[in-house]
Amino acid sequence: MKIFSVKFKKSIENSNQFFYSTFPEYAFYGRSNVGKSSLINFIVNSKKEAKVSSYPGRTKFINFFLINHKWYLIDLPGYGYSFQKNRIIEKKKLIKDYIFYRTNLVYLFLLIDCRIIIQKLDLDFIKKLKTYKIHFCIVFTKTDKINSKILDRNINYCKEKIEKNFFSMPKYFKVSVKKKYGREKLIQIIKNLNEYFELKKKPYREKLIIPNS
Ligand SMILES: Nc1nc2c(ncn2[C@@H]2O[C@H](COP(=O)(O)OP(=O)(O)O)[C@@H](O)[C@H]2O)c(=O)[nH]1
Ligand SMILES: [Mg+2]
Repeated sequence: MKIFSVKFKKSIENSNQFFYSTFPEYAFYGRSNVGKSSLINFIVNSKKEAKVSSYPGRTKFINFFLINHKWYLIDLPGYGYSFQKNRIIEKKKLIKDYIFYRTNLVYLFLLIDCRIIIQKLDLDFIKKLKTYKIHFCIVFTKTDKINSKILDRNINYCKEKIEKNFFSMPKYFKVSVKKKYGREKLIQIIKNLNEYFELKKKPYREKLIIPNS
């Protein structure tokens, strides 16, 4: 699949700003600094679309990028680093409203830094994804930073932790933006899902009611 058009559509700061759309959305989530914005840049082949920062917590809003006039890539703020104290609850709600209740979201790429062994925060989040039946895969980022032996060891550890805690290991991928590795497989997932929804003409997800809290 060739990406011929990338348009920054909107940055959303609170849940009232979500807009109606009939296009599927693919979101990138994980700890701050894990490489979400870099990976989006890599996928769209652009240096500047999703602002990349060398320090954590920069993406404070949910950014929507319209690709090929037909689907969206979503850059989410990371977890693990706090926003300004008085805004934490607000931001958490925004992310929760998006991931768990936005019906356009068809697939989530959960990014884990391959050097950092999977943490409780990641596991708690995976558990929630399962509860809400969100389709997702794990993307191990920055694989250029360690050798393949340590990489395999870390991935195995992650697999064991997930299996011990709940279910089977989801589909996973290894990427390195620096080495330009792993892009095609991610694009393929998106391509397959786009085709599936085009053929089936089905709604992306069942509508869930957003509770007040
Ligand atoms: N070596 C290496 N550095 C990376 C890679 N991906 C991201 N980074 C760096 O990690 C830092 C955080 O990246 P960013 O995309 O802003 O992370 P975000 O907070 O998750 O959006 C930046 O300094 C990136 O240059 C990678 O594949 N390899
Ligand atoms: Mg970012």
